[in-house]
Amino acid sequence: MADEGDIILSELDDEELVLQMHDDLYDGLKEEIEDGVRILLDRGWTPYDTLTKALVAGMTIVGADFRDGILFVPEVLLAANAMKAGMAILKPLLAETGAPKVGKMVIGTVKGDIHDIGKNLVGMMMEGAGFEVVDLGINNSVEKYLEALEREEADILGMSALLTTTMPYMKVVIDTLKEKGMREDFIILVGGAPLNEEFGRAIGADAYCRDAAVAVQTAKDFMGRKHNQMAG
Ligand code: B1M
Repeated sequence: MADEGDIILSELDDEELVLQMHDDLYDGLKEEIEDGVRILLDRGWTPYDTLTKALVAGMTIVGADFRDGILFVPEVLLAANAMKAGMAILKPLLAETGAPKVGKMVIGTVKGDIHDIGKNLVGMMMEGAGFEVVDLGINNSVEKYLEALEREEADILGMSALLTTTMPYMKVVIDTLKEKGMREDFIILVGGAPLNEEFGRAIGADAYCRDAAVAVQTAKDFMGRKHNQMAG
């Protein structure tokens, strides 16, 4: 597409390229995002920096304009698709640690909620840190979570919610685990933009995770404690 004064991504310096990628994400330009990601990686950027500085930061701008009624669902969907295309390139790189598996996590977005970008990111980063990840996708009922936790013999349950209307469903899942006497069998981590630590505590989760990096660290800490308990 020879438009916009023929911007050639590879000719931009790093800072200009990242800003251009924020624009391209905003405009839902999937191929440009894929090109931008490849260029940054070729220039020696780490997959993590590429993800956070180019993609996640760009999505934050989209989120603000969505909130303010400047962007609408169709545009945000295009932006989300472009973001996913960039993430698909980074996924194998983030996962390529070869580390022994440190634990197993079942993760999914709660019932009524179709946001999955943040959850996917957490899954990728967890895999990159050596966890086995079973991704249940979006719109998960309590039955789906429970069935997967038992089937997979998971160590960790991760739940994601992006809507204030769907986040209370996390408590439904935790309460059901309590009723069935299964609560203590799993480390429960929750995350998503509208949550906070207080909410995590109030619903009985083990921890609220602000972002994917915190989720990885928290999961590692809890798995370390679990192993110590088993050894002691
Ligand atoms: Co939606 N949406 N959306 N949306 N959307 C929000 C969440 C909203 C805040 C936008 C806004 O108004 N500013 C708003 C919610 C308001 C509220 O509840 N208070 C909103 C709304 C209202 C809606 C609809 C209702 C709009 C409508 O139809 N009128 C609708 C709901 C549909 C439904 O779910 N039933 C809807 C639809 C959509 C799209 C389909 C268009 C699209 C989703 C595409 C997709 O996911 N495949 C979309 C998007 C993209 C957004 C925003 C713009 C971006 C979300 C995102 O991907 N962020 C969002 C605005 C925002 O959040 N600022 C918005 C990037 C991602 C990397 O961050 O998901 O926060 P995040 O994940 C982070 C952390 O939160 C954490 O780690 C991640 C990585 O660092 N984390 C976890 C997340 N999950 C975790 C789980 C863990 C641990 C950490 O487990 C261990």
